[in-house]
Amino acid sequence: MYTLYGCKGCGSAAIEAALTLVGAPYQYIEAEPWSGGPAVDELRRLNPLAQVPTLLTPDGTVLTESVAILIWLSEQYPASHLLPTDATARATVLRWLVYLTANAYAAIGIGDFPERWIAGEAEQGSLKAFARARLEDYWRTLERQLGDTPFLFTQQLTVLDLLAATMSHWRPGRDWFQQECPKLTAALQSTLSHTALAPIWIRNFTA
Ligand SMILES: N[C@@H](CCC(=O)N[C@@H](CS)C(=O)NCC(=O)O)C(=O)O
Repeated sequence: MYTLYGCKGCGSAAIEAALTLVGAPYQYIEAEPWSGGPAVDELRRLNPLAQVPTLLTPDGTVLTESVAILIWLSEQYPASHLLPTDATARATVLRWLVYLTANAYAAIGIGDFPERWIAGEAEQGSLKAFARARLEDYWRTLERQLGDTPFLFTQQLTVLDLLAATMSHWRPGRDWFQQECPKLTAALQSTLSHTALAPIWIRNFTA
């Protein structure tokens, strides 16, 4: 049994989705890092950054970092085909998985916690604004690279779709994505309406 530390609306939604698609049994522990409490204390003991997603595997190994978790799960459950086996397609999916976390997810973190990066209210406001503009650029760059595939860069659903579907609920916001990233929006459609995944998106992203 896996244990997933997550919080509503967070990156843990992508891991819930992956665990569901591979059919792995898991328990979910709500641990909202910025709220504190016993679950967050427990999370911090496993992950010193006290960030979600954090996954405890059945043998007690701690996995952090969304992309590491998504790749690892894909490899543990190869029959689920959540990463392409074709070398070229796999390279593309790995490239954009890391791109999204190293760039867009990081920009979200800077915007959420500007005080970690710079002192002063005005400076923090400015950093937030620049992080948002940069975040928009990152998504536009991905959009320009997309072709007409039914999923992101591929013919079949991969963990990249799960991560992007999750992040498409964050800043810059659903309306922005629809207007500025029509190919991305279209390619995420089947992932967002996937029967097995719909309950996860609803629980995480509706009030
Ligand atoms: N690099 C991590 C970032 C994870 C992350 O920033 N998670 C957010 C929630 S979506 C969080 O836990 N933030 C609390 C904090 O940074 O203190 C990953 O890719 O999983």
